[in-house]
Amino acid sequence: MSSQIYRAASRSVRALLSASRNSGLFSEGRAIAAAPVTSFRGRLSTLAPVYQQAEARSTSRGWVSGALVLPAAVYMLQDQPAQAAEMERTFIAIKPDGVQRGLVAEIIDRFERKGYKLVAIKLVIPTKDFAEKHYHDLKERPFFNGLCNFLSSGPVLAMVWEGEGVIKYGRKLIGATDPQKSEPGTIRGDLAVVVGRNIIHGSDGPETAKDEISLWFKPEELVSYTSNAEKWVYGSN
Ligand code: IDP
Ligand code: MG
Repeated sequence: MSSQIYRAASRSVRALLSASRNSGLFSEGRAIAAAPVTSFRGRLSTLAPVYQQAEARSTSRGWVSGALVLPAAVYMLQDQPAQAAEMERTFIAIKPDGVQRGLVAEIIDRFERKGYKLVAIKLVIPTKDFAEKHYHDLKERPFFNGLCNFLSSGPVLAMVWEGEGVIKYGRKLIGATDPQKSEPGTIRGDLAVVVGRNIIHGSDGPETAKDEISLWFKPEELVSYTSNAEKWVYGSN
């Protein structure tokens, strides 16, 4: 049913498009439709002047009625680009304690609700050797062996999340390493009690994010796509 409505709407817009092909409005519609391909950062501010131009032209030509609706309709019905402009990405993992305690949905929900985009996800039981690679920068610490035993003791939900400032803000969502010091409202503050079972890992900077993403995922496991929410999550006024 909804696909019939979509096809009917699509046909109407295409008819309107061909009718307006010589009116100058068609090129405005194309400009709007191209906006998501180039960038979604500040997309709304890109749209506004185009919209105003369309309004000015339509008024001067005397076909005000319906003309303002067309660019928005064209924008909505144009084929979405398969690949969005690439944004900052971070590696997030729910450790075996988080998975076993049934906190997967809760944690994913917090990243999704913030407005970040999930671009890779898989459930794996890492080997001890793999865990040592992941935590290589902590190999001098007294808890290193226990930590690697723990990370490899059960399923880990490995993810890549994308969005503006996601590396730094992802760490804010996660909270301080020691849940005794994590603020309420953070994942560790709300859902964990001790540092040895702090349920989640997040990359701590751009270099570690890059290294950790490539340690845990093959390039083809990262999915680039345009999320429908992006035009509402990003924009400037
Ligand atoms: P982070 O996970 O907040 O980035 P890191 O200092 O990188 O914290 O430590 C990695 C992990 O090692 C922590 O998430 C925690 O599981 C564990 N860890 C850190 N400090 C301690 C400690 O003092 N005792 C036991 N485990 C620790
Ligand atoms: Mg760390």
